[in-house]
Amino acid sequence: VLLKSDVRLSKFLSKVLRHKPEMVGLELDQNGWVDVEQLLTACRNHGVPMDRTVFERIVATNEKQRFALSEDGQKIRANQGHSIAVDLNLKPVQPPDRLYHGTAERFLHSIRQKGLVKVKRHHVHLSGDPDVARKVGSRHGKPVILVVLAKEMHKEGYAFFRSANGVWLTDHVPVRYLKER
Ligand code: HQG
Repeated sequence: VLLKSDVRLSKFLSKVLRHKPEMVGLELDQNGWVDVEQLLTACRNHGVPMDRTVFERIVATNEKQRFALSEDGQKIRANQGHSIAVDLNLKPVQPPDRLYHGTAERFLHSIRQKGLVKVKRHHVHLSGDPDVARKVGSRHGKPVILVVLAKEMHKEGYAFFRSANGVWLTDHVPVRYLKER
């Protein structure tokens, strides 16, 4: 079962591991990892107690598999979505023909001029699934799904990456590779 408090804790972990480790006095290593014991202690010291069982449940049941444990289980990191500099060692891979980006209607004017830009994150986030893209877009307002001509971009030299939890990533999508459906 996914408890409501789990969702809150999961969001808190995302914030610490992607954006603001300093809010609990932590630093991530250059690849984004942090020691699990240190993380739990730091969270406890900053008023967010989380025991091992709860922590392990949150990581294991996360519906987007947002977190990864190291092989020895001692360290954890976020799989994607960082705004701070970490090197996830992602290798360029061949994308499918088409990928999808969910955005909000109010961003379209600017997107039509600049294409998709990464704003605060490391990459522009894309999905292989238009339904997922719609959900991502809904977070920002009335959702719009854009089609990205990924194969064509790739052929013309743009690199694509795929995070451990299946999110497609690229640096910038110029307007000429975007289609409004
Ligand atoms: C928009 C979630 C104006 C872009 C999701 C988006 C994802 C522009 C917003 C992950 C623009 C940035 C990332 C331009 C792009 N002008 N607006 N030229 N180019 N935008 O949150 O893709 O649940 O940084 O369309 O599932 O919404 O957190 O990116 O609306 O994978 O795990 O600028 O976050 O994952 O917003 O979401 P975000 P996103 P989690």
